[in-house]
Amino acid sequence: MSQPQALRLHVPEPSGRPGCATDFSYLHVSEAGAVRRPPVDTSHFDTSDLAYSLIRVLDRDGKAVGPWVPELSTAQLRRGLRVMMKTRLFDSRMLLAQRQKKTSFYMQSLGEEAMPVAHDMALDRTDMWFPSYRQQGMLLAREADVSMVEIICQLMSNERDSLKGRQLPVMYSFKKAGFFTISGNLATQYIQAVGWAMASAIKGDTRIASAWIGDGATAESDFHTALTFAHVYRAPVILNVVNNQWAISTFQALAGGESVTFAARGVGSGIASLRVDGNDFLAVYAASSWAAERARTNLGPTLIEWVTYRAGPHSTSDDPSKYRPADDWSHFPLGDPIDRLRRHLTGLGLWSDAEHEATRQELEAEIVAAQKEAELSGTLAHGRAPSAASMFEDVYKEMPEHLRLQRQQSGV
Ligand SMILES: Cc1ncc(C[n+]2csc(CCOP(=O)(O)OP(=O)(O)O)c2C)c(N)n1
Ligand SMILES: [Mg+2]
Repeated sequence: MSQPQALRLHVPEPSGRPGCATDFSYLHVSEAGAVRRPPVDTSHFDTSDLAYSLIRVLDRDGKAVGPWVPELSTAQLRRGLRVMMKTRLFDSRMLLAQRQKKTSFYMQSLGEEAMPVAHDMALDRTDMWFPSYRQQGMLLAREADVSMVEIICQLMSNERDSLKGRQLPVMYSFKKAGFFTISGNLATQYIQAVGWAMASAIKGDTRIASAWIGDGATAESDFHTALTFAHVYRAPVILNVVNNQWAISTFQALAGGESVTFAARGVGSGIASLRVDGNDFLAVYAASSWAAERARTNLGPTLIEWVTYRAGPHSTSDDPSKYRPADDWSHFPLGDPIDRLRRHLTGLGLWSDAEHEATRQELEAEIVAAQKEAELSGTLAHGRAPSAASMFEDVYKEMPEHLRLQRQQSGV
C-alpha cells in the first residue's frame, strides 16, 4: 500500500496579475457563427453543448454571421449604439461627480453596456427586471419612462431623490419602468425574480421576469434556491449571469468558473442554458429574444451566462491595479461592445465617424443639461438632502407609537 498523502486544497488563481499579462485561453472562445441555434422548445439536456461553447454573431470584421443573426431594423441598431454611448458617457460624468463629492459613491458599467441595452430591446416594456447595480443601461434606454434628471437626483441624494436619500447611490428603484429596487444584498434578486415570475403565472398574467446576478454572487445559496424553484415550476423567467471575470478583487474561478461554466449550472439544475458573448450586441439581442420566447410560451426558464469584462474598477472605492494587469481590458478577446457595433454599422454604411462624433457631442450636452437641472435640487456636497426625521416615515402606513417616541427622542 502506498504512503498516505498529506491532503491539500486547490485554491484557484487568475492567469494574470499586475505586471504579468493575463492568459485568456481559459475563456474558450468559439468562432462567430459557429454555434448552433436550437428551436425554443428544446430540453435542458439538449443545451449541454451550448453551455460550454460561446454564441457569437459579430465576427472580427464586424460582419453578422451564423444561425443567431437577429432581425433588427436599421433604426434599432442605431438606437442600440446610441444608448450604449449614452450609458458610457453618463458613467464617466457621474464618476466625475463622485470625485467632486456631489455623490458619495458610483459604479460604472464600462465594457458591459451591450447586455442591458440589447436585452431591454428584446423584452416588452411591461416585463419586470430584478437588476443588480451594473444595468443602468436599461434605465437610460427607457427615456420615455424615467428621465435622466430623476436618475441623477437619486445619485445625489438631494431633495428630489424619490428614495429620499435612504438608498446607496446607484441602488435605483423605478416601479414605473419595471425596474425592481436594487438590493445591496447580492443574489436576493434571483429569488425575488423567480417568485415574481411564479406569481405572474399563478395570476394568468402575460408578463415575464428578468433576473440579474454577477459571477461572484452565484456562490450565494439564493442563486441555487432560485434555480430549483424556476426549474420545478417552469417559471417564466430569464436568469442572467453576468460573468465579467471579477467580483471586486476575486477572480471568477473562486466562484466556481474554473472547470465548469456558469451556464452549465443551469443545465445541471434542469434549465435550458446558453453561454453568450456579452459584448456582442447582436448575440445579446438574439439570445435574449430566444429566452423571452421560451418564457412567454410556458416553456420555462432559461439561464444565460454573458461572458464580458468589467473594464473599470468595481466601484469608486476600488483600485484594480492592485490585483490585475492595468491594460487587461485591451487584451480581452471579446473586445469593446461599442466599438464592435460601431464597426458593424459602419461596414453596412449605416454609421460614420462624423455621425459618431456628432452623437457624442449631442449626448454630452444632454447629460450636462440633466445634471445641471438635478443639481438645482442640491447635491451631497451642498446640503438640501431630505431631513433625517424623514427616516421614520414610510415604514408603516400609520406611524406606531414607539417610532413616534424615537423620533421625539432623536431630536431630529
Ligand atoms: C451577500 C453579499 N455578500 C457580499 C457583498 C459585498 N459585495 C458587494 S459587490 C461584491 C462583488 C460581486 O461580484 P459579482 O457578483 O461578480 O458582480 P460584479 O460586481 O462583478 O458585477 C461583493 C462581494 C454583498 N453586497 N452582499
Ligand atoms: Mg463579476
